[in-house]
Amino acid sequence: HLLGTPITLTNCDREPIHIPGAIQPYGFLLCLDEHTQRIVQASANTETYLGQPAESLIGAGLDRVLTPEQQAKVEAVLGSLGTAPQLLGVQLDAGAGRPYFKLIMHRYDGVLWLEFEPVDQLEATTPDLGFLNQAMGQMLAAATVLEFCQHTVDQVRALTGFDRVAIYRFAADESGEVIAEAKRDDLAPWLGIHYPATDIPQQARAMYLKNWLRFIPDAGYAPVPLVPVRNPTTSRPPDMTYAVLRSVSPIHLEYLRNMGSGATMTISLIQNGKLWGMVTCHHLTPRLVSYELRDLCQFIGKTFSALLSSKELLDDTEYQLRISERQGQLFEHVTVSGPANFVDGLCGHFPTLRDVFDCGGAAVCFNEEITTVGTTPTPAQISELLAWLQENAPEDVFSTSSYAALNPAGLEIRATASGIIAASLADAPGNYLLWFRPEQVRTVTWAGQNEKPQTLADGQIFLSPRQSFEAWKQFVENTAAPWKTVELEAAKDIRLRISDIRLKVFNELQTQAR
Ligand code: BLA
Repeated sequence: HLLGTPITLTNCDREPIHIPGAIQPYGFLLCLDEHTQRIVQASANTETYLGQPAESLIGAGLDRVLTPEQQAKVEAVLGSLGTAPQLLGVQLDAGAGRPYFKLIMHRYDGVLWLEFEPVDQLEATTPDLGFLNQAMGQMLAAATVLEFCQHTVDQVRALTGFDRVAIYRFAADESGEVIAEAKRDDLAPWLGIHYPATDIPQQARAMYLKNWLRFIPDAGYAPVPLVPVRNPTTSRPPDMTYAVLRSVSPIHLEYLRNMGSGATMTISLIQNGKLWGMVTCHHLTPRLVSYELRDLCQFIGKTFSALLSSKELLDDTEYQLRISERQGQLFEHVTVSGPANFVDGLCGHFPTLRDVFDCGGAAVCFNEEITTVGTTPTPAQISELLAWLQENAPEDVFSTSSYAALNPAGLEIRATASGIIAASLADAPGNYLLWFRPEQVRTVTWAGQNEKPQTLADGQIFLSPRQSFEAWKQFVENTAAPWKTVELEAAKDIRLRISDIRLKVFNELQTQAR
């Protein structure tokens, strides 16, 4: 291997996947020196496609493979070429009787890259504009992020016919979750499944930021080396960051095989220069998708990326409105109950304290009495929590998404209370409003049954989605979904309101006493 050391789970990020020195064999590659415009490297499979062995092409000019007319067309764009690909349909004197190719050209790393993909005909086979127009209309109209994602996977599946198309969204810790899916009815769902950050290593993520689409039409392929493997100018394999035929990491191929995937296509979803998620397409068997169709899928990915923030804003606004509305109703209950019965006002009627924002349960701890709603720790456990809070959480509103990480005793209540918001009531120490969120792992179930876990020969690397899910579980043990700013704001508001009411009661009592 190029690195000299085997790749394992711990050094995945160091695999030099941009310089594999090989391609996927669904096409062939010629690398021209950008100055001399002579062929300096060719993929070892040119004989199959051209009837000319790679060795025989080294040092030759384009006239060896192209007619004068086609050569003129290619040369006309070579001068202005950058990393953005230029597409040309060409007809070659072919070896295996397949004369038509899509020629995809770009310039990078001192090399003019000419990648040839065989096609049945030179005319583009793209869907009509009507489809696109309708698809864009649906994406624009989507009222929530989830609806937006669902339209997107439906459209990509309709366009490409992959067995499964999913949207995989990254969390702040770079793990990810399948949040939308369109699939063949007989396949087990992946919706809701989480994977750890290590499933897509850093350097791969960086590459998917530069490239909107990654295509692996046959996960069972045998890589085809470049001849020679090293570029004579740089003495290393050329940088294939922008090459569509770039050979895939053997580790990832193993992962795909374990997943039962015969072909994949991945579209990047990018927000503010960061990878927000990916549309991942899988097929049980190998599947070729034309360059034009892949271009169209990129277009959908870019459109998604451009609209995404506006959809997130819709979601946030909607949630904020719901919180405000519920909060208003809650305060009404409290007013109706009267200050002396504020606990009943908070817990007795819908919406209760628990219903204002997303959480598992809530509790009001007042004058040594604990009143709970929803799923919470037991009163005895809550008492212990209160003691800890008084010692360790001086702030008015304390929050955590992993109580057990702060206090080992929290392990006991992690099922119901990995996440905690504690708002202290001003009038007496030990009085709190509490909100609880369950451990995240418990809110997620594994649905896939079709993978047979396997290990690589050295027995160290575990590569299958099922095992990934287990790994993800370990990463997020004792952790709840993080609290959102709007939720913490609501907790602060409610605390102020209740403290205010308590203060009034206190003043009344004082007055009566006088
Ligand atoms: C690449 N890993 C990828 C890609 C995806 C995933 C989408 C992009 C390439 C592609 O289109 O297939 C992972 N695919 C997923 C996940 C889902 C999915 C999570 O459909 C869930 C629905 N992978 C590992 C480990 C390593 C690893 C442990 O699991 C490293 C040791 C490596 N993954 C790895 C590498 C790539 C990759 C190196 C880059 C492949 C390339 O572009 O050459």
